[in-house]
Amino acid sequence: MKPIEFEGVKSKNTMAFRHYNPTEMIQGKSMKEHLKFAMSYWHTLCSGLCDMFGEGTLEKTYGKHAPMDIARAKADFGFEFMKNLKIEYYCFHDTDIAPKGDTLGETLENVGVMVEYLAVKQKQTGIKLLWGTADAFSDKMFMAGAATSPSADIFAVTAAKIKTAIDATIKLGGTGYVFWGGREGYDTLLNTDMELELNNLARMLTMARDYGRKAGFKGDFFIEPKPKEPTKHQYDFDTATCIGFLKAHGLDKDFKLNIEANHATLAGHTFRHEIATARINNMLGSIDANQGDMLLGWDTDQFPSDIYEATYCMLELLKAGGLKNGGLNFDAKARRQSNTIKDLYQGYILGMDTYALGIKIADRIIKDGRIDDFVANRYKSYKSGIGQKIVKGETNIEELTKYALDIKHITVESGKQEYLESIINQLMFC
Ligand code: XLS
Ligand code: CA
Ligand code: CA
Repeated sequence: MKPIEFEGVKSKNTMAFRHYNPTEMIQGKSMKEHLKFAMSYWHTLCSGLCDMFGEGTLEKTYGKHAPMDIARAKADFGFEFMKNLKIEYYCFHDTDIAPKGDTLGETLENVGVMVEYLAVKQKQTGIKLLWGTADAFSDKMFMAGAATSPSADIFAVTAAKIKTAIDATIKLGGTGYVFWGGREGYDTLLNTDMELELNNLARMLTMARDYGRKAGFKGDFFIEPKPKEPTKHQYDFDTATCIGFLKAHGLDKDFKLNIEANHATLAGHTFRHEIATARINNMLGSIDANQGDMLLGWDTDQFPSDIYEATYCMLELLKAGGLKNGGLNFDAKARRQSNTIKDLYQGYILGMDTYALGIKIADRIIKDGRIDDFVANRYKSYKSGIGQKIVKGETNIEELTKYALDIKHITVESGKQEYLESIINQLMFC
């Protein structure tokens, strides 16, 4: 496969970027600095596109047979793929990079061997690790959870896997370490001690944080919310739930959120809502850029093509001043019927162009100023007088009652949703 180049909006070549121009400057930073695209090892290099009704449709053994040979060939393909797509970061689970051994010890050793291999590949290409994580959900021992398993032995195995994955992340210079809840949740409260499980989850996160800091990890720990699937109820339901949990356990200084678009919609929120919730709490960490299918209602992990969603995401990111230790990881896979390597390239090109166009439109919206001006003006009553006293905490309920009784006339102004939506469309399609 040839390197993918930027050809501009006039190009009809679907194997070229029309919007993603890595060095193009937006608000004082290059596109590649803003977007920090990352490849997901699991979907891109491991998934053979099977679904729960049938086998995979795309071979991912890379012409090899022995498990460690496959692991190395997978890495070789992955680094070539990222280089061709101008992607500078990647993300992995321990189980994506190295095969399972006969014992836990052997499995962890395999991870160590592959970390050495990846370190060399990173040096050769300049490609960096965005975040690492441990898979504590796919093995059958995790059927009832990992840190929230009813078995203390399984809790211990989880700790060993997390320790190894943190070590791998540090060794490879990753700036983030992700906890996606996996099977941390329940299918029925009839068999669940929710109080113990939640406290154990906090204990595991605390131990991991303490170990990571002791071992020299300077990046951010990320929690990735998801409301359901595989369990009926996942404890890390949505951003607000996670923030409350992290604050309750004194973890909010070390942890931020890794927000996935598909998980936001599963939780009944917009993607923007989840990002905004993290942003206003100073806990926006990283993004898993994908999208779901609203009619299917499960985690379909599709490549993002929705320009509105991408635009709103980028608006929030620009307002947040960017992602420090995070980036935009394509937690996305091609559809089962898109069973060629070319489809995989086209999926990434689609996703990267969607976000590149999204940031260009977000910049236009900010520069246009009408939306921001409208919102600022809508809340102007808090800028002076009694409103200012409210936000400064300089009044009380008695004074407010007295003030309210003296009001002669109240105006309730239009929220102008349609006007605002027209402005968005004007700027989107100009
Ligand atoms: C699964 C999650 C997972 C995390 C990493 O739904 O999206 O892939 O991103 O464990
Ligand atoms: Ca994800
Ligand atoms: Ca997902």
